[in-house]
Amino acid sequence: MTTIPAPASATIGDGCFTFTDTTPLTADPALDRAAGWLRQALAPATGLQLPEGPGGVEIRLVEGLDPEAYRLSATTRSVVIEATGQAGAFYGAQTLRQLLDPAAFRAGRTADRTWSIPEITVSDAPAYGWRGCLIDVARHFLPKNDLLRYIDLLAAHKLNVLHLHLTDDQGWRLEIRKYPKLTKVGSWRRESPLGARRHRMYDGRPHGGYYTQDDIREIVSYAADRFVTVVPEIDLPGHTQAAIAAYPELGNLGTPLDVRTDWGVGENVLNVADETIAFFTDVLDEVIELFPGEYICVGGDETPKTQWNASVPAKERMRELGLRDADELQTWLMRHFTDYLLARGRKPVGWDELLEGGLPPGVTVGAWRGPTCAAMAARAGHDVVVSPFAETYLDFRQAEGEQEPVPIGSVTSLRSIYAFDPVPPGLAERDRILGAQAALWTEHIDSPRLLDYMAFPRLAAFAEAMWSEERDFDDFLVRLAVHEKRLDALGVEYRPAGGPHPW
Ligand code: TNX
Repeated sequence: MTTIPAPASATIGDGCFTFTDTTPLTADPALDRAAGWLRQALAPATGLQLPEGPGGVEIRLVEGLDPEAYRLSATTRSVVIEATGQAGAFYGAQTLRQLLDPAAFRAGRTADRTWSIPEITVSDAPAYGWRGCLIDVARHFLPKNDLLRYIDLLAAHKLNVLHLHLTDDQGWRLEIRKYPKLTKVGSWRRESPLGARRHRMYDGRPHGGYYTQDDIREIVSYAADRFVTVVPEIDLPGHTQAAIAAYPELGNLGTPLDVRTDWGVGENVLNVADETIAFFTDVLDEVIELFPGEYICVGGDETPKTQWNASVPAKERMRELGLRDADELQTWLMRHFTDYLLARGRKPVGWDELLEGGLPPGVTVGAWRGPTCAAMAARAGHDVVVSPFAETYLDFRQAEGEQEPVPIGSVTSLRSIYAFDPVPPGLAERDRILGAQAALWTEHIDSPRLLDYMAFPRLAAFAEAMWSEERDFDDFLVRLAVHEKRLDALGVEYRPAGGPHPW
């Protein structure tokens, strides 16, 4: 079989199950969401209506499977998907779609054809519970419809977390009712004084955009319908120049700043005043209201301490609290936000730099700097989601070559991301590793087209690394040849196996 990710086990027979215009579909009421999705996913390309009724495709409730596990069996006469939870049934339905001809992935009908799937028995469950992808919509805004399309793409690969990096130096992309200037001012940046051209350190063009709260509600519910949880990120206390541009009283300098127009780690960080803490507590109140998922990320990465070390109020804070250094000041500041989230029943996520000033309790760590940080966090008793830059950053190029996009970081090849293992070598506390995320940082990804090119096919390889216990790269490549036809049908502009696009 040619599905991606590969199932835990599958046996194929010689016959096939052929769909007709009258093939019925029935689902246990407890698993109705998979049935609804399957009907609307298949109808446009295949014309199949799958009317309600027994004797065709059945989505059956069984006891004792994990929530995301399923079994699928197709004979010449029937197709049965068994699951204990809605998510498992949904993944069974996703597998069923991949068993059809790739033309089933089109958005509309092309030719008349017979739709069939092979006789098959599949038993399947994921290796990791957190199978995520970060999309940085702050450096370059991703319009809502493009983001919805990505949610479908994540779900088609059985990925279940979308980490939305909503704020950064170069843009604030989330409407906050109480502080309208965050988007009015903070979501737009001017042409860089350095010039409007693509460059390693800047992208001079004016740029902007943001999601309204209604957009967010739509995105969150669209994702939930596809068993994708949206984890919002409000990056604090660094990566905040766009917020400071909107409300200069949040910064340390007392002078107005522009939304940033170049890349790299910025010096401008939040001040540690009570008013600033109150401001972001209000922001988190609206974030909590908009995002029903358990996890909310409050950042904590790449916070230069220069401004705090030079600031009288920051030094006074450290003295008054008996803190040794500015790293501990950052932990003190972040603890307000992480404790606030915990008190409201949410799980705060923070990047692994927080280890430097002592991790606030109850924080799930986003380990991006590598397995050593992941292991330290796990040994300190924290849950960890890993996304090591050298292995899972999809803004890094997939090969050397002049036609590849701006060469930042190192090469992350299809082969290397396929071999990725989230658990740091020798770690006893394996259970602390919830899973992993691939990351699409977008300093140099300025269009949905380029996002496709950077994401695929590596995201398909990453998805298999997250889902499938047993992996075989050569076998993956054989299946990828078919999967590319699915991506073609969906209109995904992946990087072709033969080399880069000429544009
Ligand atoms: C590091 S990973 C960052 C991002 C950049 C990325 C570029 C992390 C927490 N911070 O701000 O976009 O590298 O690869």
